[in-house]
Amino acid sequence: MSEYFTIPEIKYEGPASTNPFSFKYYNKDEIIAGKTMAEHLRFSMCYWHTLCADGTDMFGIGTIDKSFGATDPIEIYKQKVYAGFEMMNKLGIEYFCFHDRDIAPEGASLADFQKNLDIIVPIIKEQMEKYGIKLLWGTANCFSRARYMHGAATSPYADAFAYAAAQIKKAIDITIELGGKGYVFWGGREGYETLLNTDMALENDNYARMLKLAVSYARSKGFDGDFYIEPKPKEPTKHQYDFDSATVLGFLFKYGLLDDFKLNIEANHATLAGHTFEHELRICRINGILGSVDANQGDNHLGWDTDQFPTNIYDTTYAMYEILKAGGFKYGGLNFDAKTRRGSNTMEDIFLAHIAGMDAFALGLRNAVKLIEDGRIDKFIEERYSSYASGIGKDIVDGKATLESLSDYALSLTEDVKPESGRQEYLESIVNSVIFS
Ligand code: XLS
Ligand code: NI
Ligand code: NI
Repeated sequence: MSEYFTIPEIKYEGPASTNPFSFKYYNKDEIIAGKTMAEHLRFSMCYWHTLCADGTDMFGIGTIDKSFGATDPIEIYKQKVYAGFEMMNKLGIEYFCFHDRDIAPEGASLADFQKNLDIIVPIIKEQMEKYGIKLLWGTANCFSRARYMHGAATSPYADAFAYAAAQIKKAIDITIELGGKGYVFWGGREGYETLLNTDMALENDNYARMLKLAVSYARSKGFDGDFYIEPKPKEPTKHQYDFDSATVLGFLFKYGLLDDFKLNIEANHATLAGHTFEHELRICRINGILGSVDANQGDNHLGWDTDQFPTNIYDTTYAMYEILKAGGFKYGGLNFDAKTRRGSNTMEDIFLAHIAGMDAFALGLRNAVKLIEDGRIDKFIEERYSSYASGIGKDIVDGKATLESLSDYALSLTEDVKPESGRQEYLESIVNSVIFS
């Protein structure tokens, strides 16, 4: 079969290279902090942006053709498979993620759609075997169509709930068939526009019911991977129930779902929630719920989910710092839930964007390892909290202190409490000196 892209395999050439089609920082087999860079980073191509999104926005039609030379719907989706796998192979990306609707045409009915999926899935499987590429996670698109305009699992209409269940069942079957170890729920319409028409209690209970149904079905079919919830505060819905990591943690705890679920953290969703990317990752790290990452970035001047390819080195450094401190990924990875700008409308741009994103995370990994090895930040934090290592602080931590004993202690102090400087600027300068050394 002829090639789709007249671009060679992308190789590591080092930071001095000016070849745009080369990696400057991502050297997949290089061992760093005990693992290869590929093992740390586990890059994944997202099917929806890379092989489907054509640049359509609210004000204009597509700017890039993703039909890959075909016209018949099922043919178009076959060509997407071949083109996608050629691209992943050339970029050295070992994983991919998909929604059911990304990989096959919908046809005229749900039954038609499932038949179309059954045509495409074996082709994907064959390409996975050919190139040694794996599935990071699968999911179902339960948000695009009119039937989901008031939600899927949280719809006021039971038929919408049932329809979503059918999609989720099939998407789980495909995930298992393709050997995926992750299954994602992103609740784009699982929220509300106004409380005036919303039974929030029932919607939350129903959402949890759907998740439990999915878990029990998937486990009965032998799925032993992780389920992920991908938090996002808003867009498309005004308020989404999976607002941020802390909110999702409370939800999972309330409904007893923490054994099966972890989180899929997307950088641009963190910033929409008013948090940094690293804040969301820290919440996951300290609660043992880091699952996977949708690696992208937003734009501070735009208030929506722009899903840009990640190029901000501070963001990737702090993200990799959290991921390393969390012990790295188990089944998750760095999925580029990212698209080129509407004006970057060639397939070359899509290669260049992935190279930029992979290099940004590779550099972030290198920087994070250097920061950890440098040790000054860890040491600073340890010293900052050292009053809890002995004396009254240790009594607090060990659960030995009572309100009375603390009161007696405070009354016995001869001077007022004198907290020391938090040294933020000094610490920021350490980061700069480590990154730029
Ligand atoms: C949209 C989400 C979506 C999920 C998968 O904002 O990021 O693409 O990653 O449904
Ligand atoms: Ni995402
Ligand atoms: Ni997004």
